Amino acid sequence: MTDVPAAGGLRHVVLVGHPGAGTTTLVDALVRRARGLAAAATRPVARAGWSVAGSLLPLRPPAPSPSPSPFPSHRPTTALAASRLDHRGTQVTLLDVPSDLELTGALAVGLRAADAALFVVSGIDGISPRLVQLWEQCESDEVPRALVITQLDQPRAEFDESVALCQRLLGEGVQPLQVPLHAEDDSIVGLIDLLGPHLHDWSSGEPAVRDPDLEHLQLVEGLHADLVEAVLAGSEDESLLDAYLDEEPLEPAVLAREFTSAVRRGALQPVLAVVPGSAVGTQELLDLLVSAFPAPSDVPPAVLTHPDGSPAEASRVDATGPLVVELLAAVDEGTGPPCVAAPPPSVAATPPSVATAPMIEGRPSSVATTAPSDAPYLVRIRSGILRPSDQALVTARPGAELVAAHAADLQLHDVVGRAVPVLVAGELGLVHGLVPGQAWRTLSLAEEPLVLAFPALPAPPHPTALESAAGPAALLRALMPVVGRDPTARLEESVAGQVLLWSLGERHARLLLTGLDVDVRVVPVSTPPVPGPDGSPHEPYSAIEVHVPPVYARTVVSLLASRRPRWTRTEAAPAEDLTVVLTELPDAETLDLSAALAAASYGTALLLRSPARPQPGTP
Ligand SMILES: Nc1nc2c(ncn2[C@@H]2O[C@H](COP(=O)(O)OP(=O)(O)OP(=O)(O)O)[C@@H](O)[C@H]2O)c(=O)[nH]1
Ligand SMILES: [Mg+2]
Repeated sequence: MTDVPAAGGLRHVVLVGHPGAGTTTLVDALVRRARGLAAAATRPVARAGWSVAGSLLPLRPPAPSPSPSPFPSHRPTTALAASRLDHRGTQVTLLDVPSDLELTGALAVGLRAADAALFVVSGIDGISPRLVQLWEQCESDEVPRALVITQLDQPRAEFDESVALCQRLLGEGVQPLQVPLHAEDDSIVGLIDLLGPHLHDWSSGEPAVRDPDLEHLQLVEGLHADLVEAVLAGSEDESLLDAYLDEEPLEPAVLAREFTSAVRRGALQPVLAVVPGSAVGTQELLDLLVSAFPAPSDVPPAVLTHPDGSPAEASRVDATGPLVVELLAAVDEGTGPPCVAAPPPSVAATPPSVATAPMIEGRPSSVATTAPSDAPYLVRIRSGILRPSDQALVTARPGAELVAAHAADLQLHDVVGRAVPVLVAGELGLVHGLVPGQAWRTLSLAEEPLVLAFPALPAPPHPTALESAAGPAALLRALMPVVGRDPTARLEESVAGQVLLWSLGERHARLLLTGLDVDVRVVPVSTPPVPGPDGSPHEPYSAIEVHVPPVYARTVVSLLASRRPRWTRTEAAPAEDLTVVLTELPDAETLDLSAALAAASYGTALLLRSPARPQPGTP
């Protein structure tokens, strides 16, 4: 049998934040803490050596900073990365995703892989509209959440103000779980846990937990009461809140149980403080992840159908159930052991800025691309046990024939690349030996084929026209595996005969093209006239749909008005709190539209496009 823990001993957590909030630094600090390594932000640890969805760049530790600050300079995350740690007998997988708006493919994979989300908020920069939008998405998907305020060692950072901002923008479920305590030099040397309340004194470098002094109790009395009321407000046992308000004593174990239940229901989102440079708060955050966040077996079962589209019994996280494996993404890079403080690979610096750089220049020479047939898949075992000996694996989608999924003998690895004998329900892992470029996303046994239900992904809106001296066929061959790995990219041969790479934006396209083994040039997208119904040439138009929070709708309408629209109108999206702006624009006016919309709406706009009728139309 296997030494992997049952699904109850696992946690899969995705970390999200706005660019530079400190997400990657926080992951490193948590891994250090769990491994008993000294807190120091100068060299990161424990990144799995693979990446998914739109990036061929190996994960690189940041270069040591020349400045006296213990924090290295910012290297934006460009690919999903997994770190694994053990805490109190529980295996925790932390999924760090890019905050770049154009790399939402990796974000989507991270969200599918995780059972809970940690929102990382910088104590100085606050919250971006995009993060609010992501929060709302997690809320409607009922994903349990917590928040961590970072950068608290910076002079302008204020924990209380950050919490108040989060409460204002993200809702009343946001409640501080801690209050940081400052030393005379203003550094954070402890935390008051508001649930106890208990004092966590970090002045020795390790958390010493004790009862708070009277002075501390007075300081947090009101906050403690607010937290307890928020915990008990949604409790199934209504008598608990009444008893508390009548000042009857509340058992700490009951309060802890109700707290966990409120977090798992998504009714309460605790806010914690972490100072990665000194490790303050890391132990407390790890405790929260294992005690209050759900195990894979605690979340609602995945919706399943038979290949003919008829409903099947929902997929419970059960090793004895039918085999259901979700193919989350094909990954590149080898699956060697996690690169613990590995020396940085010698790759080129961060890609040059979008505005000035031609997209292909600066291609790192030492990037190793994996041959597509070797590319492992990042998988999530929804039910059953995946064994290397499973020979009759198929992928299926409703209404289509089953497709054999084996390319070679299966090799199974855990999420950080260590070989494992089997992968069990609830686990994330890497699988070698499956058919490459697999677009259908459920793997099951031929004798019992099943299909997972997925939300549809919007089509990528940004076209990049490409040419290669090797010719269009070689170019398409080189691009196909890259695009096959990334659900947010698409390839097309246009009516003008151009190879078009559709992506989420220019930076995304540049990442997709990095490391190709054919030469490739970006050329202007050609939008030749198309024949109309009467046979005469017409300028090609696209039907555009922009989904945006109402507050940005007017800005979006005026941006579209400057692009020769045939017409424009707005309507409310009934199910969500969004405005839909509809228009038809000449194709030539849409080439940089995704970037312009992202800038005008702080990244909150979702752009959908499809070819419009050749004749001018009316709404
Ligand atoms: N002073 C201070 N600097 C920090 C802290 N956390 C992160 N930093 C620095 O802030 C910058 C951004 O940190 P990252 O961890 O890379 O931020 P990120 O959120 O992963 O950024 P993206 O990958 O672009 O989303 C780096 O220079 C870090 O060294 C902190 O708590 N205090
Ligand atoms: Mg990062």
